[in-house]
Amino acid sequence: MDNVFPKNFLWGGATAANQIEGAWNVDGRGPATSDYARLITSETKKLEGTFDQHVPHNAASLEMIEDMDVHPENWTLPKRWGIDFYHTYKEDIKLLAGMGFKVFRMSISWSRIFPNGDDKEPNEKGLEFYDNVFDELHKYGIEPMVTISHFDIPMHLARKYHGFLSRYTVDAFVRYAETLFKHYKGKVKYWLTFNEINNILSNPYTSAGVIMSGAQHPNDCNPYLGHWQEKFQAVHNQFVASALAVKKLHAIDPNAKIGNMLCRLENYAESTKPEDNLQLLFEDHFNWFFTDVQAKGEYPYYMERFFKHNHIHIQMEPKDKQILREGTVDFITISYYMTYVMRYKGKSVAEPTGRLVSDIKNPNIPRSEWGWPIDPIGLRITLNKIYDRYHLPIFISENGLGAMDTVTENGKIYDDYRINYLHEHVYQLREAIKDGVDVFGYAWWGPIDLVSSGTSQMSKRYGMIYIDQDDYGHGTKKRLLKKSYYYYKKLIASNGADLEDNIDY
Ligand code: P53
Repeated sequence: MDNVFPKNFLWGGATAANQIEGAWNVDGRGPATSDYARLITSETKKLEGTFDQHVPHNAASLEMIEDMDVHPENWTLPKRWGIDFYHTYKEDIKLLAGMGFKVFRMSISWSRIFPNGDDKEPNEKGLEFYDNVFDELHKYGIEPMVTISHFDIPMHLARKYHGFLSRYTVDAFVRYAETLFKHYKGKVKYWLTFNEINNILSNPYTSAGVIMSGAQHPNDCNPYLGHWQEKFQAVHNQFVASALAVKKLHAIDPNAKIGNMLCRLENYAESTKPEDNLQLLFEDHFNWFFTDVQAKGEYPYYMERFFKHNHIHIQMEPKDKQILREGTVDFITISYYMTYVMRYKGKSVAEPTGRLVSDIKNPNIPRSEWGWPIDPIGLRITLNKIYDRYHLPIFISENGLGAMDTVTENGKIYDDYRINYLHEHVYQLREAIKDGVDVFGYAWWGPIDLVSSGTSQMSKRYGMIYIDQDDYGHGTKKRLLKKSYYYYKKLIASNGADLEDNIDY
């Protein structure tokens, strides 16, 4: 068997605090935006009408937030309980270690460390929890990769300062990051600043703690359009916050590395028409933009026309440009789930759609039960493009399939669809490495079932480890090993050489 994966390739999985920890008000943790993300099912969608089927939109409006505080019994808020990882991390890490994991991507809940986001002193109990998690991972030789901000902003910063719309939040973030770098120096080698930083275009609440007037209310208006002034200002502030964190880490712990995190939207033109290809270029720009700033250290030329055309004025402080130049990331990470189809919109100036799932169907590839196109070759294409553009090492910080699972009478889960997805994506990853792309790791999203980010559903399962828990938090919470558990274990043991599905389960 020919093998091309580097010897120390980091195989593993990825999670986020707000989707696994639960214990939302335990040991001094303060409330976060994710605690106000309601369950979305096909039923809620029908009731609320108007919205696109496949796009996550569980952000909260101010009215909803207030009602959730006064009448929590009227809402289903699954991120408050997650999978109770806060209490089960030992047994869960043991199961993950059983697959031979080399890396575990996780995030730190900001409001567990600083309950309001801007407190004078950190919460010792919070710091201690992650010390325990890191120690537990190291016990099994698993390297943590830690996202500093993954879709949970302290509610206090969201309500009082509009999250990252304000420079106040930038300062608070940098102090939070500095606290982490100092406290966990030597324990964490890989850091990421903001999860899917481009998610701001479709969901400023989730990404940046910006509660937008009206725009986020499910019955109000379409959140994908407009509000660009606020979105691009908030993301500028995140760029600065990210660059300052990069500089801090390099000063505090020169042995550690820090990366970006982009939800990579690989686009295809719907036809060979030049206009559709122009649209593809436009959409591509709105995706590259984020990593261009974080990896090259400056705003790319192509944004100027868009800003001017739309009267967007980004407020910069005198040193911002220098900070961005000095705070470029050490490596690139992407989440890769699917590809998109572009059709000309008849405009000569680009406009971001801000969608996370394409509304135009690609007839050449299948879709998941949640309508997400499945396109393994797109991964090879995208990895080549990224490497060509940045010449930096790449880590795949998310890839995976959300699906319904069925448990048989004797407690088995035959998830061949998940095995296929993994198989095909790792096959194309291997091709990309053969092409010469420098990839140093691969993290499956949600190796243990967790609460969905977009819909807060538990039934949208990604895991190789099943949890007996439903959308409403009911169930025995028992962990069961799916067929894919044994497949991934074998794949990792062979360092990606053995992709054959011959599991005796
Ligand atoms: P869920 C949309 C499209 C692509 C990636 O998503 C996305 C989203 C947001 O819903 O987010 C990432 O759980 C995100 C994770 C998330 C995962 O993809 O909606 O970084 O937090 O869970 C999968 O199925």
